[in-house]
Amino acid sequence: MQLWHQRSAVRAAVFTLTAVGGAQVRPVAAEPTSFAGPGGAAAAPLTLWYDRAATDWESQALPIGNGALGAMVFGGVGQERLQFNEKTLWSGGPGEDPDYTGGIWKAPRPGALAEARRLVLEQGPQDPQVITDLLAQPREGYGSYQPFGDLWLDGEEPAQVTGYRRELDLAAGVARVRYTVGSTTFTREAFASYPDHVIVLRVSADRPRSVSFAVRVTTPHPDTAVAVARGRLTVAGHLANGMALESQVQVVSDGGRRSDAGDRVTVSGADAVTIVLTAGTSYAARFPDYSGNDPHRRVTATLDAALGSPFRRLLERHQADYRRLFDRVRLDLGQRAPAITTDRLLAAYTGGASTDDRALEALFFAYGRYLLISSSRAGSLPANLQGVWNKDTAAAWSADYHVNINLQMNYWPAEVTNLGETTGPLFDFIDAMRPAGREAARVMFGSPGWVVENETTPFGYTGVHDWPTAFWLPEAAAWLTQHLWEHYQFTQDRAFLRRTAYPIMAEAAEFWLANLVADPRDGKLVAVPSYSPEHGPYTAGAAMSQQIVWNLFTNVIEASELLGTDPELRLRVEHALAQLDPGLRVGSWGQLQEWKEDLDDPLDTHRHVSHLFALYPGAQIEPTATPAIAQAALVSLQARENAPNAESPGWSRAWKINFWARLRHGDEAFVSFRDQLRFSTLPNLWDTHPPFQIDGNFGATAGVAEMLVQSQTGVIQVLPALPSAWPAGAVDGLRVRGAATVGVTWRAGRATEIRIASDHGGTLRVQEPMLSVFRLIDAETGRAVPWARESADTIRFQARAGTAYRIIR
Ligand code: FUC
Repeated sequence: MQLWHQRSAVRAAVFTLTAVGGAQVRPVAAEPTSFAGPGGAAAAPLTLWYDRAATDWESQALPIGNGALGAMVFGGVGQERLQFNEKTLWSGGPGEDPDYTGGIWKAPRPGALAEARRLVLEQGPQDPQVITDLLAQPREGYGSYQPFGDLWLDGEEPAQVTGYRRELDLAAGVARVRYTVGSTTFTREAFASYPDHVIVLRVSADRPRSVSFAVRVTTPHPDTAVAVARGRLTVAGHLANGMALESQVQVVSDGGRRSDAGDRVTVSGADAVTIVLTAGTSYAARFPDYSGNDPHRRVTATLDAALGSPFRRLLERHQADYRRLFDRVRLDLGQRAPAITTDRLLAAYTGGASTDDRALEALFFAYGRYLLISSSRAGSLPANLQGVWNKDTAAAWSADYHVNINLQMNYWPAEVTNLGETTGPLFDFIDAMRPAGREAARVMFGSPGWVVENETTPFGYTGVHDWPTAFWLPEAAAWLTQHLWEHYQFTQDRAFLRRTAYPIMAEAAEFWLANLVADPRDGKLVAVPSYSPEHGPYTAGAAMSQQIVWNLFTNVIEASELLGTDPELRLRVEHALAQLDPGLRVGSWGQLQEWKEDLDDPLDTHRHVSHLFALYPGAQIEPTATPAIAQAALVSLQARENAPNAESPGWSRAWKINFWARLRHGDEAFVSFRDQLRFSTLPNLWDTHPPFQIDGNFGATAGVAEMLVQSQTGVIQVLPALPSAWPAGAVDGLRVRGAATVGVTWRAGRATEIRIASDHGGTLRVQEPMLSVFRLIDAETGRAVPWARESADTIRFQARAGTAYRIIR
């Protein structure tokens, strides 16, 4: 659904009132009540709600997930549908292609890389096809993330329905549906529990013996069978690649009669019904076969264990786990509970002064955190291009892991919005990729280290394919290691740095120490062939390549110093860094050059703005420390933003929010955020490329945090890019490097109070204009705390571990 083309169509669509199957549906009166029950409190602001069932998976159904399992809830009256996923269910890989090499050259190509380098170094920029002819290979056995199946509740379609409401309550981590037929009100609650590893759906009514429907499970995978016994539906079988898959669904009815009938379980006259679902595959994140045990025993044991608890207990355990993460951050932009449905809220959104617009913005911020908690939890794979949600057997871009911006963007909110635990799957994935990455480095580069190219899968796809403009980015591995280093910076967890992060970073550095070459033009070390993602010619030393390697080398040196380890490697890296072309050049029109050659076109419309990596998520460019380069980055960004028909998939808009925030241009950051909501967001608030692509959700949430708090310079910058659209507000729970939590309240665009708590104590440096006149006190005792001035708006003070401090005007 091309939002910005059909905006008027969207507006039109909202006002037809037919439900699935033709029943007359009278939506809930537009008063902002939630399911708090009769006389209920005002609707919680962090709730997506609608007054009609979803008919479209991509733009209307609502996502629930626990990292490994995901489901889309449709909310139909006569028929309910939960389309569900399990994160490891993938086609392709070694099981499907006996000659599978994960994109690594099937046969050695002696001299191919040297030839590509010679052409670039001797003849200058090369057409992508020239390099593709030398280095590419058709993509085989790549596969796609798979839908698992659909859970259906087939009931009677009532003639008349009143008070219909469907919602996703982000504060509770629960999706709900409610409607009334005659004088009976039906309620459905659905959630995905991480502690119990199940998806739970409860259907109840406010009158006894009113709940009746048939439950069935369907799947698009031909080599599967459904078995039904004692109210349990089991779907089991294999994909073409031999991967075993199994889901089990138990139907538990309170009262009434439950019976097994063919491929379904029917319930009639129950007071309530609880449906518990889990699923698994035989996938194992283990090179080279990525195949483990049949999931049957695990799935059975998981479901049996969950069934040992009543619905309320399952819900309590879920909410305790979920809220422990979600409740850490609170954002108040002066929003009030909107009295209109979320799709209308979005349709009416302009980024103006209304509290409704603030409500949508605060909701969108929180939604990014909700989606990350729901699609990335320890023990499974990271959030892919669609998080954990996918209905297609051949999904867009295979719903894979593109590593030239997309996977990285997925994790940008993790640290700063206090969801560090969600990074576990990413780090496990990176670590599991290394054996195949080593093989790619050995076969394709003849070098040590590990590497991955433009996109990958759970089957260790670290090689290439053959689309000239998107097959080459060996820097992706180095870029991924930045997340490990950032995790250390935000947690100060030395054990993590020593055991997990540093070995991966050091091995990635070994690759670059072996693959950088001296540029005959200036003797500087450069990547060759080097490609600025999906754009322009192959050159030597494109800006992004150089900036990423600079970032890696700088982090490796700091990490090895901190750990007091690897002096020999550190020396080699320090030496290379001193020779490295940093990829920071001001061009003929004052722009930051994307390539070492001054090739930039001021009318360039491309969605990737890779040469600003050093601005965000890198930190090489900083308005105070590098003003001239920051100015050039500003020129480049303005040109890309203002180019007629600039390509603007959601993720590209989200990246720009962060760029503007790092340049401390709050109003421009807000415009990118506003336009992402206006032009790249679906009625269920999913980001769209189009099609649905989740990275934009995560990038936008990170962007909002980046407007309010930054710490990449070692100084806690408070309100560095506050837009005038948010004159008053408050945020709490954001995280900064150095392992501290920060909150701030502001009025008339200026902070009135800053709240800080340091995990481990130490020197904290804080910057905000209010720091010209203020008091620093211990939040608990109210006692004044000594501090020192560093500049007109920057102070430092000694913090004690776990002590909360307030800086007040
Ligand atoms: C990169 C981007 C595309 C898309 C794809 C998944 O190739 O250039 O826009 O987001 O990833």
